[in-house]
Amino acid sequence: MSVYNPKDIEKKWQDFWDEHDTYVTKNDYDKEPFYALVEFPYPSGQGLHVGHPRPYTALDIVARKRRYEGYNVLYPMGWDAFGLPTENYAIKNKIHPAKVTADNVARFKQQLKSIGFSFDWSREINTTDPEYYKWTQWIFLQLYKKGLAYKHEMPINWCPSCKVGLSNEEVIGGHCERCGTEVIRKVKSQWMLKITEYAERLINDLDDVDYIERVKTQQKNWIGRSEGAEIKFPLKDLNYELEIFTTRPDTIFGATYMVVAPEHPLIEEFKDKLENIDEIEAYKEEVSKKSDFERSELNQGKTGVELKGIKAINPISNREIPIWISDYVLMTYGSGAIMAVPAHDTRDFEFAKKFGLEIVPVIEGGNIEEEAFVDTNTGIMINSGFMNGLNVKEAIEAMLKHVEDKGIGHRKVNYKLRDWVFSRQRYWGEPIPLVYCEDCGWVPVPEEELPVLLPEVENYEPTDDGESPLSNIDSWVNTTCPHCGKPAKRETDTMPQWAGSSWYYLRYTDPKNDKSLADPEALKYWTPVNWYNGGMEHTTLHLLYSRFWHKFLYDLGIVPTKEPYAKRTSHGMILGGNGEKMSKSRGNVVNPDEIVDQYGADTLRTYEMFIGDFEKNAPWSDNGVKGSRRFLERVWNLQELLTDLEEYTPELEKSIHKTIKKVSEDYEHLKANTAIAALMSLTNEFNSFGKISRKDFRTFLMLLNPVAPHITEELWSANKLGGYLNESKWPIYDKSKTVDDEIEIPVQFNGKVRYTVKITQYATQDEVKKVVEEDENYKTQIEGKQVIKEIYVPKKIYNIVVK
Ligand code: ANZ
Ligand code: ZN
Repeated sequence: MSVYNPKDIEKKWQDFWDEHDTYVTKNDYDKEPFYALVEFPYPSGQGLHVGHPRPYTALDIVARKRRYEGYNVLYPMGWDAFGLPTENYAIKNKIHPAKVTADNVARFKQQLKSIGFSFDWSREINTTDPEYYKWTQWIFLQLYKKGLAYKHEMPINWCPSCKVGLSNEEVIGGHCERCGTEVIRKVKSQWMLKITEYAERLINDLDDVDYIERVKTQQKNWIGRSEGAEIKFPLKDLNYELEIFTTRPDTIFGATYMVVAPEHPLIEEFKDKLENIDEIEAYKEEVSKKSDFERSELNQGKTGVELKGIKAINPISNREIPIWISDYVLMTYGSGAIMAVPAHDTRDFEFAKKFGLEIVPVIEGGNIEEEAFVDTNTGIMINSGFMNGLNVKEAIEAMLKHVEDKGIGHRKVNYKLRDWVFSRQRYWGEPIPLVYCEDCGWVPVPEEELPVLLPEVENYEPTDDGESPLSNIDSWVNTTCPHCGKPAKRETDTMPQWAGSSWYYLRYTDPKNDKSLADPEALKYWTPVNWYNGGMEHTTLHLLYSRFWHKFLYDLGIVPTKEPYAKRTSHGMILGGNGEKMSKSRGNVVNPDEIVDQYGADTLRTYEMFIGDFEKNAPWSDNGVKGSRRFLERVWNLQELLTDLEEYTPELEKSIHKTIKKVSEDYEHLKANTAIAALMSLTNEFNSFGKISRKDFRTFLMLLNPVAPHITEELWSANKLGGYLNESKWPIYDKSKTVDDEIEIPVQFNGKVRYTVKITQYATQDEVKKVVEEDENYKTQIEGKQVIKEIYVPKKIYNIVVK
């Protein structure tokens, strides 16, 4: 009896697939395409993590199944290789980031290859390759030319440790996503991308794609669409109208004061009128140290200063009301000013309580004792003049109409989404291909001169004033204006890591094209990506950014579809054995190389799929790994049961058809765990029957192959089951043979059989209960009584105790 030894077979088959170009994809436009995509990794110095193979295996299963079903499958892989960790490593160890990247890529690639994924390595891409980033720069120029890239002086999130500006998306709980340092605010001139121009489409087009619900919800919440109104409040005795944004114009009679953001231009405008300007300036100074995140935290104690010397007029109640500044009003949202309705808004309520401001309820049910005010969407208007008696919905509409008629306001939609801060003052990123000329202003580098290459530098560290290290290289910075030919200077900011990943899936369709980002024919054939799986942590970053770029390219006529990805799924994390996130500091990291070395790639793959429901987090377990290995050993030993029979073994046939159905469906729903369970149970059945036909074995191996490709190829060819497994077809099942047999079950009431029901053998207790209760005898048996207890002995009896 031969012994299962993965070392003898895994490398052998990997080399075989490589030599035979088994997974090299041709742009064969006559075949039905299927494009499966997983997020390409950042090649970090740590090497592959056991979290990586989880999604890669899940989609590898789908990709392999599709090939057997006759599709032309594209399943590519590449490297998202620009970014800070590499740069920081380069600074620390004085090695060029390109060299660090190349080393890390080589390591990752070798690791991925050892796991036997069916990636088409001939299409490998790398975002740091000039032939690639040439097109990233080209897309940026198109954005610039359409007015969607602009330079803006703005307070940004600044990481004092990375010395880099961060987008809102990169700030997690007030801290830098990369290094964890607390983020501060800093005013800097940055290149911005107008993603907000696409906000509406980014929400609406979610209706046309098949994304899991939580991804859609997170995107919608992130974009944060708010319908409301902008209304002008005049200042008393001054020729100035203070515009506010509100989602609740119905509550305007309850607006007893106003709050403007401390940065609001109103303060500068009326500096001379403000009696307590010193106090105001001091407060502004204090607030400037806080991030927007800290400022909008709800449970923060309220602070603020009244603008003494000026007053506003509520344009509807005509009452004179005070104006305050407070940090809970953000300059970056709406118009940076609010009408405060303390009776019905939590933050306004806290503020009014603290500073003793008037609270006027305008919605009935709004009792305003300490904590129990009403922030409600229902209820009836009171203290609201002509709106009294209306419900909230009617009142909102009535007030909108009223302010429009009076010409003091209009309907307005606001978004939480901010424009994308696109500049980084770092080295290891794509140079922004623009030149500044004293006479002509910003001028794009001519497209035929792309790529603008990253120059060699001595030192990758940002300068002390936070400028990119590129700014120190005069020979690179100084150039001529492409427009007028006079001396000019290059932009020294580089792009964020999110740039290269915003369009990489397009490049895979035609990765070597030097005339365009990809051939239109290839794009038409392959896009949209049929199935894209990636982490939930990328829902509001990468996924949103790439949808934005795709829509922009669609508007230019470069890509043929509105959306890049037809379907999006997401996986849970693999945690350490102790249930915590795997990390070096927690000492719970598992290295996939060790698992491959000790148990084999097929065991790693099987375990990663068997570990739990794909979308949920799951803790690693060494026993689980061993269990998967034992299963594969049992599979290996099945060859001992092989007979000469070419047809399905009649006694096993039904189970085989059922397993084909179950496994085929489960793979489609990323439920490889339950598919594997079904294959385990079929293995048991094979063993208890004692022999299997060649066809039984063939079907079994084919079903297991997407999960464990090496052992199945080996068993197939060693037992001469016909050609190579990888050239075979996915098995089909006979529906009539998947129907379960009916059995009859007695139903007992207090120990006496009263009737019988027919059920299928595998019915669950709930299913049986339903049949039992639907029976006409059920009613008479429980008439006037109460069911105390129900017990189902599977396939034997259904017991009910009544009283
Ligand atoms: C009066 C009011 C009464 C409000 C009420 C709410 C409840 P969303 O849904 O997030 O868009 N607001 C407007 N601009 C703001 C800013 N720059 N900083 C902080 N808060 C701001 O929230 C819109 C509401 O948030 C607006 O509606 C405004 O308060 C406040 F019972 O106006 B409301
Ligand atoms: Zn010029």
